[in-house]
Formats: sequence, structure tokens, C-alpha cells
Amino acid sequence: MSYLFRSLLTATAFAGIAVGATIGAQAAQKAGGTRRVAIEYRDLSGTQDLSSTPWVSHTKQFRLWEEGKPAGLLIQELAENGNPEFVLGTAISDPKTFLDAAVALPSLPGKGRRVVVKVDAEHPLVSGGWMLGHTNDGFAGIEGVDAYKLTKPMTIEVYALDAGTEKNTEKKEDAAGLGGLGRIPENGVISRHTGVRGDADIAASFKFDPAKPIGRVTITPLK
Ligand SMILES: [Ca+2]
Repeated sequence: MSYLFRSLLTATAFAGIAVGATIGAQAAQKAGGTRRVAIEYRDLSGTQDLSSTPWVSHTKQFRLWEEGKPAGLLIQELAENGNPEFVLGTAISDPKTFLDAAVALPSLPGKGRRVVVKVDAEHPLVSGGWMLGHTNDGFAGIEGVDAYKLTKPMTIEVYALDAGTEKNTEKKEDAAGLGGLGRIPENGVISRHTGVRGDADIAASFKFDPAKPIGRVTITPLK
């Protein structure tokens, strides 16, 4: 069973562990206190399921991903398998770089969820995203957005990305959304996704327009 669908079964227990885990609270208090921000995200494709979705707050030195560069293991696991645990585990194990982490349950097409994370002056940036459930290694999200300085809600429209780690065979054996555990390495870089072809096992009904935003993320500062 792929991670994506295993996670659907175990998501409740998992979320109970990870949601709202404050990592560097003592460090934050020394730096002058924390602020809470709500992150709401929603699928705009209408066709793609969203995986479990990790969110982290972090320093300006950390990059979760960068377009034009190879994806690290954190994004590879998220984009290929819908697995948020590498992002979350990295955050939990490095309280200097990360202040807070949260994870949201999977979502259906057209839907989304809301999480709350803490930010502070040392960890002002928020990053996170989800696997496009019916792709080989498609994902979307935000990366390195300064949420600490916000005084009003900010909305960002995001585009589908290809992690560049797995070839887009769209075959059942390689598609986590179809229970496939296989992968053919792509050895590429993170770039804009070219869309689902629908000419193999991933059905044409999962197509989306790669020229249009695939998700909307709103960050709202809380009192
Ligand atoms: Ca790919």
C-alpha cells in the first residue's frame, strides 16, 4: 500500500502526534515572543486529491525547495508518496532551524484545510505543501513566505510543480495514488508541472491546466 493511502488510514492518530508541536518555544521566548498564523489552503484543480500536508516555520537560512534545483529527500518523499514525515521529522529534530510544525489530513479535490503555526523573529518564514495525489511526483505549496511581518491576511496562488525526482510514467506501478510503489528516477530539477497526460493508467479525469494556479494559500495573522 502506498504511503498516500496508508496515511489516509492512520492520519487521525498521526495528526494527534504532530499537529501544533511547538519545537523551539524557549528560544522563541528569549527572542521576544511568538505570533500565531493560520494557514488555509485549497485545491483549485478540482481533479487532484491532496496528500497529508506538512507545514513548518523556520529561519531565513532554510529552503524547503527551490525551483530550478534538485529536490531534497523531504520534497521527494512528499511529492512521490504524499509522505509528510520527512519534513516533520526534520523540523522536530532541528529546533534551531525550526520553531513549529503542523500537519493537515488529506483533502479531496476542490477542498483544503487549515492549520495554525507559530512564528517569531528568528523563524519568520513558513513553508509547506502537498502531493498532487494523481501524479508521479507533482506537488504544490508555498516556500519561504515571511508570515511574521504580516498585519493582514495574504493570499498566494500556487502552481503545480514537478519534483524532478521521478519520471512521469503515469503507470499504475509508479503512481502512489493507484497503490504503486515503483519509481523510475528522473534526476531532474524542480520545475513547473506540465500536467497529467491521461494516456496511461492515471486517468484523463485527473487532468488539470498547468498554466493556471492549482492551489490557493491564505496566511492570516492571529491575535
Ligand atoms: Ca517528474
